[in-house]
Amino acid sequence: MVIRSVVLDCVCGITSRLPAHEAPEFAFAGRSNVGKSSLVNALLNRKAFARVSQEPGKTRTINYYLVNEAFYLTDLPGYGYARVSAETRAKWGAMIDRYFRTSGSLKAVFLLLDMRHEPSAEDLKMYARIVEYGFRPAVILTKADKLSANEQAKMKAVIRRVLGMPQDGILIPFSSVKKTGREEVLQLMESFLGEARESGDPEAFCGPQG
Ligand SMILES: Nc1nc2c(ncn2[C@@H]2O[C@H](COP(=O)(O)OP(=O)(O)OP(=O)(O)O)[C@@H](O)[C@H]2O)c(=O)[nH]1
Ligand SMILES: [Mg+2]
Repeated sequence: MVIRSVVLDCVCGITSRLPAHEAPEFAFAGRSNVGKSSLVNALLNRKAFARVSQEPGKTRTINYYLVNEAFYLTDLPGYGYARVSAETRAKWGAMIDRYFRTSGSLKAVFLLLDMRHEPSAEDLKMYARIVEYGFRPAVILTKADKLSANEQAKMKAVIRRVLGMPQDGILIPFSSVKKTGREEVLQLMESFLGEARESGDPEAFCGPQG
């Protein structure tokens, strides 16, 4: 897939109305600091389009990136960040739930997990939520550059088992640094787009909830 254009089209906070448009969307969920914004940049071949930080809790809104005027990537706030108040975390959780529940054009949810670690209780909860809302989570294992090929093979098997993923469940090692897995993720999105309806109104509304 050739990335011809990218626009940050809409930024939605906890009190925002989520945009109503028909262009297909792909969401990226995962704990804070796992590398969601870095992955969005790597996919789009942009250095710092989505804001990245070593400090967890950087992305606090649902950011809609309109790509090729045809589809959206949505960068979600991360969960599991202790320095954000429990109240705020609950509101982000509710916002993400509302998004999964109401977005008619969400084609796939990618769950990002740090390849170096076993999934946490919160990761398992997010995986279950994605399934509950009717999506088949495609799991992206981030920071693959930090592991050897042997360690990667081992962690792939561990993570598949801990999540209880079916054997044909999609698991893609990814590195934003080395761009490993980029083509695979883009191809997967392309296959979903092939199934998408032709129509698509890229006009998005993102005003206050009313
Ligand atoms: N080595 C390596 N570091 C990465 C990779 N992806 C992300 N990082 C680093 O991990 C940190 C967090 O990355 P972000 O992309 O901001 O993470 P996020 O999931 O968007 O975090 P929140 O917005 O807080 O939810 C940054 O220091 C990145 O440089 C990767 O593939 N390899
Ligand atoms: Mg982020």
